[in-house]
Amino acid sequence: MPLERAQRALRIVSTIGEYLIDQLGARGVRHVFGIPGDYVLGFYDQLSKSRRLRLINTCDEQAAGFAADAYARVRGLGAVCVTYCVGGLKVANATAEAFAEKSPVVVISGAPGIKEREKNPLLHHKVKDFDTQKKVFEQLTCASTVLDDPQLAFQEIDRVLAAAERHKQPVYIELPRDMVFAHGVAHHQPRPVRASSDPPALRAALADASQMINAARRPVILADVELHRFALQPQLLKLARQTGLPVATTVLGKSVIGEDHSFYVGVYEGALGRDDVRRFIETSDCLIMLGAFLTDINLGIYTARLDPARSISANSEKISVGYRSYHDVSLEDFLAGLLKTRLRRRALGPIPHPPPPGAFRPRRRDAPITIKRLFQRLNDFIDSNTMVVADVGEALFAATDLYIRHPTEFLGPAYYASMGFAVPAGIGAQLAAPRKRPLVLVGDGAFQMTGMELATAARYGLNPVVIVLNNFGYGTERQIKDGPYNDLSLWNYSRVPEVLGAGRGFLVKTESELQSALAEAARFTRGFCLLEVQLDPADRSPALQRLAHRLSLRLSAASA
Ligand SMILES: Cc1ncc(C[n+]2csc(CCOP(=O)(O)OP(=O)(O)O)c2C)c(N)n1
Ligand SMILES: [Mg+2]
Repeated sequence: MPLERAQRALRIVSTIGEYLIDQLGARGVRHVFGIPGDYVLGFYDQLSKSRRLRLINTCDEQAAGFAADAYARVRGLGAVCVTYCVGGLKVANATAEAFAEKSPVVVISGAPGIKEREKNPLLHHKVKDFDTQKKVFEQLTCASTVLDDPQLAFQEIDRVLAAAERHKQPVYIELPRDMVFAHGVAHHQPRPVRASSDPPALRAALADASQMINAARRPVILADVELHRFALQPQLLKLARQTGLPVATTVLGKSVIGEDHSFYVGVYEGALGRDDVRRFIETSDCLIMLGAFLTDINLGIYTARLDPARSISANSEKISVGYRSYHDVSLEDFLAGLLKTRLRRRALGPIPHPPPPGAFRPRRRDAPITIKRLFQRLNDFIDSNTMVVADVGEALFAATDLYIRHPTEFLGPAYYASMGFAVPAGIGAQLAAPRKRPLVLVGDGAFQMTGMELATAARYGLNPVVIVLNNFGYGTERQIKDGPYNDLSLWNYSRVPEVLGAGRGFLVKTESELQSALAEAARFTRGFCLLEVQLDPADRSPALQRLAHRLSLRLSAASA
């Protein structure tokens, strides 16, 4: 649009802080999560005056990191802004999760001014050296910078943000407080970076891949997390429709495709998942892994039996067909190429499609609720406006059996597995997709870490439905090795709304209490709803039983 282009050209962005705000906005960021401190107050002031970006104050910085991660998973890029070290180092764990699970979060940290650093004074919040925090984040991000030179600052911002978009991983930008209002290079024009594939390598990869697929008797696609991150779900759907190939997902990739599609097989996770899915995948003579990373959880703690000779693997780091690898070929180009390649169309044979959930009917009024029945009931509660956000533990394992009909509606830290993700992630996810209502599934242990961020949800008018799975302790750990260290102090979770002066709380012990609480939660949309679901501490989902059994075998092997 000519007017828009002219307006863009006229926009006067002169200081480093303004340029950073402008470039985040240009990439679709509308919210920045964090807590201020004196080293970042100048930038916070700029942020609060920005018309495009809104500041979201969380109670704790780690939660800001989780919220920004979820925001990035839903919207393509997220941002967290904190003060030097006391704030920054609290974001480190959330950044590590974003790195491991490929989520592009921009970590912005204030820092002592460059002039203040002369003669190495003992300024507050400093750890060892002025660059200690930067060194930590170099290990947790795919690109980092300290904006200490106004001549280079705009270019550095471009470079680092391009890396986040390219690798779908976090980046670190340190903004010394005397640089916020420093002027950068006048008339700087950001150049869009688009890494393109090496054409001969792409042609060779496609030729070998199509030959293998066409020669195979029963190829199957295994779709994973990078299809979410690179927004390639529509291409996956097209490929499946065009070729008639069945599609399975990993836990981390769950919901990359609506689970009611006729060609959807289920979640593959080695011996942890459904046995019919495992057999279907492991007996395929051509497994096409798209955007997949073979983590131990994706592989059911290495119980998966996948043969590389019969596999094609395409992810952002590497493309391989059988034992051959191709460099400089992007996942996007490979998938686009596959769609244009002549692949044999096949009739969809019998596949182990997950059974659609039947309507939930309470047994006896006072029948105690179990994990299995709770998740059966939650299947009914999920509709096209729901976004499921699961925390570590039973919440995540039981959730893999949920029947999610719509793509990109399931978020969970299914690899790095840091507890405390879900409540703050629900906040980030809802701000990223305001029409959706998060269904947050969280264990009592994880809730005790970050659950009080419900205050943040209330402050910004959000309305997640939070299910606290109260099994009175660290259930997952109990299954591996039990002791008093797995006990938790007992909270009245359902009364948290009274403390916060917001939301609604429900105590659920029986099937009929669950029915009425969920019905009320569906009606009450003005604020958050917290359902404390009390479970027998010995109750386990089938997935957790299998996982814990495997882990305890490995633990005893390691200590033998
Ligand atoms: C931040 C963090 N600390 C510790 C762990 C180790 N850990 C894994 S599961 C678990 C227990 C989780 O308890 P809860 O949230 O109550 O869920 P449950 O297992 O009872 O379903 C612990 C402590 C972790 N994954 N993340
Ligand atoms: Mg628990």
